[in-house]
Amino acid sequence: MAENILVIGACGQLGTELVEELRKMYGNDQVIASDIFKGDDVVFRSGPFEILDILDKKRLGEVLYKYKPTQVYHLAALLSATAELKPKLGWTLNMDGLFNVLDAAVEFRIDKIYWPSSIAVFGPGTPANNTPQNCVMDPNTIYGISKLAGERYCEYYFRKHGVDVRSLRYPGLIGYKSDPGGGTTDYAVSIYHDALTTALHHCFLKADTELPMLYMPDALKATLDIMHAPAEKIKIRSSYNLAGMSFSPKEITAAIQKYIPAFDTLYMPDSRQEIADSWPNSIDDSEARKDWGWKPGYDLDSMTRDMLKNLAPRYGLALSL
Ligand code: AKB
Repeated sequence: MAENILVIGACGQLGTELVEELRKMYGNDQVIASDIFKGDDVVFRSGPFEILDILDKKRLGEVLYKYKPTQVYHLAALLSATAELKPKLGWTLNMDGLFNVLDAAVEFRIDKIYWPSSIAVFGPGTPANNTPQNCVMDPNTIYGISKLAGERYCEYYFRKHGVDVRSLRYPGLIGYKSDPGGGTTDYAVSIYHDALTTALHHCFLKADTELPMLYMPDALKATLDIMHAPAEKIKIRSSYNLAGMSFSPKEITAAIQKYIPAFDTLYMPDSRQEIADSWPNSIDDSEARKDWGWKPGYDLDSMTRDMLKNLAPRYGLALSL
């Protein structure tokens, strides 16, 4: 049977690139992008787009009835920093949005659901280095609490209702095609833009704050790999630990300085420092490697070269990399 794929929250950092990849794989008309507004990226003109607020259950039903998707990627969420500023909305959007999708998966018999979790499910009591899949999880942000509760709900719907839901605990995602919004790891994207424009980055974290990160091509690969893996290979139905690299603002600054020696960073930590301090430094993703063959392709240096190479033309620059 032909696959029809609905992406909810398609205009965000991951959604924009995921829609592009899915349309290459399945065909433009097979992938329905949806969000509360239509993004201006060219990808949203290449196939169907629906305005959809995931809190509007009736509208979700209409979209599902119209397209009868076999797979749904539910990406709509408020990220860590924004959810701290708007806790009620963060909780409602992140939880009720997920309930609506899981209930719809049962009602409309959707074959597969993808829902992203995050390293934010960990907290100050979690072992910070090489954080294992199962350990103390005491998130102290609204975003992290909603993601941990969401993980439990995903596993519950798998067990009670047989919903084939798959999930990854993303670290910070870094890419050049679309911008993140409202996250604690966002600095690791804007630092590249600053390097190519003002040669100075004002960092909202301290120099030594090490966090797990992942380059977008690896994030897309992991997402599509877990969705394409045979169901029996998916042993974890809450969410898999996933790792690419770990670095601090000081280390990414040094990585950029290899190619742009005049670049520098000024450290001006704000409220996001407390969030970052509660998260792991590095992640053990051996379960994902063992169960469905996960292996990242990029490290800090290869990502830095690729980011600079792809962003430089946007600012009319030619770098020898
Ligand atoms: C954030 O910083 O909120 C996200 C995340 C790690 O989930 N990038």
